[in-house]
Amino acid sequence: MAKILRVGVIGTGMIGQDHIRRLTNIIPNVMVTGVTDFDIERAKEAALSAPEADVFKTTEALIASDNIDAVLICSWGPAHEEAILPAIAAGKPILCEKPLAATQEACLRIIDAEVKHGKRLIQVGYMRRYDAAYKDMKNVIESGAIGEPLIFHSVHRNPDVPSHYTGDMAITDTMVHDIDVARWLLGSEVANIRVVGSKKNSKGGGLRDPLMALLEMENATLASIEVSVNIGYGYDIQGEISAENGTVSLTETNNVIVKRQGRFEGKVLTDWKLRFVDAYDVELAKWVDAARDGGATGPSAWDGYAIQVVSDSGILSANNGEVVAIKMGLKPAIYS
Ligand code: NAD
Ligand code: ISE
Repeated sequence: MAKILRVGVIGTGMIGQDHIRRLTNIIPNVMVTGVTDFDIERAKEAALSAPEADVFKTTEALIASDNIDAVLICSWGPAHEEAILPAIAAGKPILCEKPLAATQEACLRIIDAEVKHGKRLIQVGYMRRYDAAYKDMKNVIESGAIGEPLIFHSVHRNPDVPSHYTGDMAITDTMVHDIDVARWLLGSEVANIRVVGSKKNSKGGGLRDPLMALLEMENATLASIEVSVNIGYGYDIQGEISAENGTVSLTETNNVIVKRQGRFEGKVLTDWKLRFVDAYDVELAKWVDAARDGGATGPSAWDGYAIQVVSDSGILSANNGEVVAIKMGLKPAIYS
């Protein structure tokens, strides 16, 4: 009989609940056997949708439990390190939602612990790599059909953001996804970044919104990134690679266009959960497969660290108006 992975979920807010639903109802060979949250009432409520789940009072108790094989971390970024380090010490595979941690230093402590463990245990939740459209884009690039990629244009627009969303989060919470796909599609680390704010969207209160980033990659390609977080009309993700002999672009996500009364119209999604619903399913299924074998796949702690360094440098650039060079440590062998 197939081994069933027993997962403990830390943080049962928006994405924690969504992942519990997919682990419980969609993905095979896995069940949620534990949940915990600062807000214990929220954890209890989340446990109602996972029939085998116990509610743990603390992260430590959940990780230590014999009834938990692997952990899914869906708490806020600054709380990720305090969950990851004990999970590594316990040798339990981890899927950690982005960002890997809140600072470069925390990312390096995590990398040190994983390297000491001797093999990868961590997958970071950069789910765009599992999105069918981005995968098609990557396949076109790798096929050589459009020649060498030169520039990646990325557009990341949110209709609005919650009241706790701060200025830096446009980079630390939102742009990190585009930084991830830029590195992945262009096959290179980032050499430097410049971030500039445009005229402010009046719906954004005090936020510097929108922001434009220009990334020069180590292999001399470029990435441009627009992040707008009060665009109103929808959740709109666009991407295009301009290459030596052609281009490849993401298409609109609507299946149909309606033409009537001299006009045409189509639906624009409004929610990241819907835009990436299939990508999250694939991401978690791949994680479950790797974790059942005691390991990890996909975006690594190194990716999490590299993105954090670019994100920190992006904040610096947005504040001082300069091009900021990316300075990273050496990549340990377990991430090659
Ligand atoms: P949320 O505020 O809805 O939920 C976070 C939950 O974590 C809350 O219930 C909170 O009480 C709990 N929590 C915080 N610190 C904790 C701690 N130390 N111990 C236990 N519980 C703790 O937030 P969310 O939108 O679900 O985001 C959670 C994480 O997922 C963030 O890191 C976010 O960046 C990431 N996220 C990723 C995506 C994606 O597209 N991959 C989308 C949304 C959120
Ligand atoms: C959110 O945390 C996500 O990760 C979404 O994918 C992103 O589009 C959104 O801007 C973030 O706030």
